[in-house]
Amino acid sequence: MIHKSGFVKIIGYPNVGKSTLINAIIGKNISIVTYKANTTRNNIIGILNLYNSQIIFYDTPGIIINNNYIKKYITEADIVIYITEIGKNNELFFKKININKFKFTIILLNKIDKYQNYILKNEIFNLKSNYPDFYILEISALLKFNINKLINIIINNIPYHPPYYPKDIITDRSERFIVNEIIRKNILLLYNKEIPYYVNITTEFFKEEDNLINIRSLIFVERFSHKKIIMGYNNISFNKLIKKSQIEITSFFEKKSNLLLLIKIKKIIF
Ligand code: GDP
Ligand code: K
Ligand code: MG
Repeated sequence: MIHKSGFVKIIGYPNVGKSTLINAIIGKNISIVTYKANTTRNNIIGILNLYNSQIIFYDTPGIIINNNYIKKYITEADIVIYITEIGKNNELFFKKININKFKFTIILLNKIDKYQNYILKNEIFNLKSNYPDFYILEISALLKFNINKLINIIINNIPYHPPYYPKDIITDRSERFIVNEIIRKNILLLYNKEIPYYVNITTEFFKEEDNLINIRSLIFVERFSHKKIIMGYNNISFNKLIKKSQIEITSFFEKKSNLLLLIKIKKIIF
């Protein structure tokens, strides 16, 4: 058998670029990327299918629930990717999760497009001396620098195994889930207050026809005042939200889409 397959789990502090990396590898926006911390709510799985290999990526939720959770989460991985950037306390992170026992760990120094060469050289030197057992690579997830190199390193270090998933899918997330995530991201970007963290999104209808996808999604809010903020003056914000989401849905599914978006008020019980 010449086929290889493996599970790769991505860990790191919030906002270091975990979601951007998955999207750069898979080539689509599967995982929500914003400049705000804790925007990834679920364990997104992205699948990279190559001719004789399949790599399954997991994006950690931004909120680090607890160390035991992370420990268990990485146990099932063939490869652990710890992604970091300049200025992060890597030692603290590693101390907390006790990563040393794992077979193959890659440390990625991300966002190298932001720094001058001598600063990067210094940081890489430090990482190499502090973590001699780990593979260290500098990347820019945003500019897709060294992404192919990373993929090659991964392929070299995963076992021979038939594919775990059909080779024509890039995520195990449902179409409705993707739509919810696109809407949620745009709410995060369009509204400045704490509103985004109080909404829940449900896509209750998703039907693909020959040339068009018809979608109906609901935004649940807790209060009328929240609904008013989402609508905005003369519905301007809400129309923007619909338009931006629709453009992204069309681009993701590569098909025209018609998004009906409704806001409902629902008491959330904690
Ligand atoms: P996560 O919380 O670890 O998933 O981080 P995200 O992927 O959501 O990224 C957080 C922020 O960092 C976003 O604004 C990204 O655009 C930005 N970012 C990610 N990768 C890079 C990079 O390589 N270079 C630069 N300049 N910014 C990046
Ligand atoms: K983020
Ligand atoms: Mg994320």
